[in-house]
Amino acid sequence: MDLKDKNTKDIYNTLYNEIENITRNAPQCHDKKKLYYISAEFLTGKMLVNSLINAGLYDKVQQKLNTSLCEIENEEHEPSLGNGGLGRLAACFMDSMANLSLNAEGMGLNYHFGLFRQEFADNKQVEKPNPWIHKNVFLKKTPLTYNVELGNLTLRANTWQMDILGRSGKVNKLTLFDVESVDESIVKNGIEFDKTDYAKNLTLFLYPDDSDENGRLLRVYQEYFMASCSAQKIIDECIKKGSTLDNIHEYAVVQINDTHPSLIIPELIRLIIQRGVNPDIAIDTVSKTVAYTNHTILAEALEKWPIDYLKKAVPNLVPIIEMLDARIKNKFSDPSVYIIDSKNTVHMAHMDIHYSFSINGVASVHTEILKTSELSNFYKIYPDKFNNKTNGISFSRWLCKANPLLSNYIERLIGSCFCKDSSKLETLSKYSQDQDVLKKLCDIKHQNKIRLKKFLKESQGIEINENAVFDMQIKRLHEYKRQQMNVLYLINMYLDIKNGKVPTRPICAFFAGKAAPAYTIAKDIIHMILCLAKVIQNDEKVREHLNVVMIENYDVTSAEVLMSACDISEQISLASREASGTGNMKAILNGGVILGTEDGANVEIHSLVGDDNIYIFGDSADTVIQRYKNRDYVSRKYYDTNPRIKQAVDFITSDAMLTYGDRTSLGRLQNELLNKDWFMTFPDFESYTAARDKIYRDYENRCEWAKKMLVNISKSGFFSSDRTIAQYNSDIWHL
Ligand code: 26Q
Repeated sequence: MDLKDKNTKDIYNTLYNEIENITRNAPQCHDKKKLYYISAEFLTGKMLVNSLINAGLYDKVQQKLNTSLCEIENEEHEPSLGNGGLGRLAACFMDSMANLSLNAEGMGLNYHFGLFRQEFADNKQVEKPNPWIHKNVFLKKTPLTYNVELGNLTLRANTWQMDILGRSGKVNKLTLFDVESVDESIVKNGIEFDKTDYAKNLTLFLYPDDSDENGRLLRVYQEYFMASCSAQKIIDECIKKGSTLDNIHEYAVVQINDTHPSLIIPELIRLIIQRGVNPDIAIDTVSKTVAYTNHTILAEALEKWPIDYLKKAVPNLVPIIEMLDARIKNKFSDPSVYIIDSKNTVHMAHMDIHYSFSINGVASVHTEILKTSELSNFYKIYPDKFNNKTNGISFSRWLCKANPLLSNYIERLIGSCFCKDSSKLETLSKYSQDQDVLKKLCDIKHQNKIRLKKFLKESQGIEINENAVFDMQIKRLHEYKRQQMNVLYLINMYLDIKNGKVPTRPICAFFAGKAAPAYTIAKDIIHMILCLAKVIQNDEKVREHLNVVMIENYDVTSAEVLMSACDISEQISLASREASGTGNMKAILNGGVILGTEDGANVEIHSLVGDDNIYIFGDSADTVIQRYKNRDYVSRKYYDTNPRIKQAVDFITSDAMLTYGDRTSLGRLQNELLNKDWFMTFPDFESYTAARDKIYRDYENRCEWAKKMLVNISKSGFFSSDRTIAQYNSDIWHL
């Protein structure tokens, strides 16, 4: 490879071909049993550099270049085929399955437009289409085709694949099904299109996690299309390997990523019965094949479809689902475990729990809540099916790719062993008194902050001060994640600074994240953040001490730059609501310190790093669940009795905010907090404020802070997705 005198495009193309060569010739696995990971989302992020790292070529290639690989990467379009955590988890899992040489394949949909591109206009979010399929993306067409019979039409499916190259040198396939007749030209004005023309629209867009009525039926069509193509491919492969279909559990194990692929259960049963297997046996073998992962306890995110939707979209499956439900009604008298309820609504999770052999939550507190509260009636019936698999992240991407300075330094200190065995990061703890190491960690963080500064200047024209504390809340906008609580704190800080109480060091508070297009309050929160940012930028007295930055179009690529530069990571969801979170893991792996509640994986992080290395505040999950049960939370009481809360809430519709903002939007949000505050920001506000004040004070003891960074990095090995996948395999898949 001669790369020195080429332009970035040519270099990208050369490296692209190099990776294609490697993956084409990589060994394939031919074990009898195969894992199929079915997911409506795979948020892979850019592939080139990640593949170079896994192929062990990163340093070699970098040395041959006059420019940095980051520049070359600008040529690649990120496939944003996911909304957030669940999709990114699927991508990390694909990497880890290849790392561990497991015989596995991912299956999903080839959306032509990824999650919308977010722009800001008039301090509000605007959604734009996000095409990603260009020349030289890592996506190849295969000759496989399928027919899928939907309500009133039969669609032909094409099959595309991405090669996922693991550190083992092994390649696994990510298969993405597409509708042959899809037509990008029906997209008009941003992200609008005819929602009823399924032949043309079915795989056009990734469905944003929202409450848009029109789109719901389309969502069912998408889910069935994915389930049916996957089921057909799985059955074909099992038959090829010798299965008689009454025993597919010996040849296949299907992990479904939440309920979005649930229709694969009745579809597999239907197809197997169609091929002559007795229904009892078909149901039995499918139940021994499918395992279900739950990612949420939020009622609004639990999928349930009116049976009429299913009759329209997937009439072939309705008799099967009715049969599955009838068997449950025969066996159990408790209506809360029925699949079809008295209002004729089909509960996807209920079908999954009855007809799969494993149900797992994604962090220990989450799994406990499923067992004792959310799904307790099911846990009583099937105690052995429930298990926990705490999420993890790919270290190739979130350490080596996101933070080459840190990963190279760690390698200098302890060797490259941590790439294969993440628990080896523990050995870093021997440097906890070594001033040179501690200083170097601070230096690296500073370099990464300068890198972020450059990135923001170039990509969004934003100026930041690299000497400020970088405090970040970067994740999807959702009320339960409580960006609004963070803003209330910042409003008070702004007013304090105006009154002369300035912080020791400037603070830069970052937000990044998209709101679902139909999620009004989440969009109001973005509006509030952007307005507050403007108020502060235009206040000469305050802006040198406090900067609020809302970054446009948060995606995997920007997350990599942000995570490595993060000092303080806000993981402040209402306890019990965040199933796991994975940004918390990315933050600590990169030497960030968490300010958070006892929620999701924060709980496990807390017990690993200890009280001194994480800042925990707020009510416990038990208290919160009890408060929901009692229905006795009245937010206005807090507003009336706590002057700091009152001051911050009043400010939302102050003249200062209305200079930049819209009265309807800000008023609606203020009203929501005053009269509902469903995610209980006020009860936690005092302890949040105290913890955040303390974390800023502690940051000033640079030596002690560096020790905290070191402990966080050294304890993060547990959160490698290689560990998670090894546990899925030993407890569930048995490959
Ligand atoms: C549902 C119905 C209709 C349309 C869309 C949806 C939908 C789409 C996406 C519902 C949920 C999602 C995404 C959920 C998600 O990302 N959950 C997150 O999963 C992570 C991985 O386990 C956890 O770390 C997070 O805590 C959890 O919020």
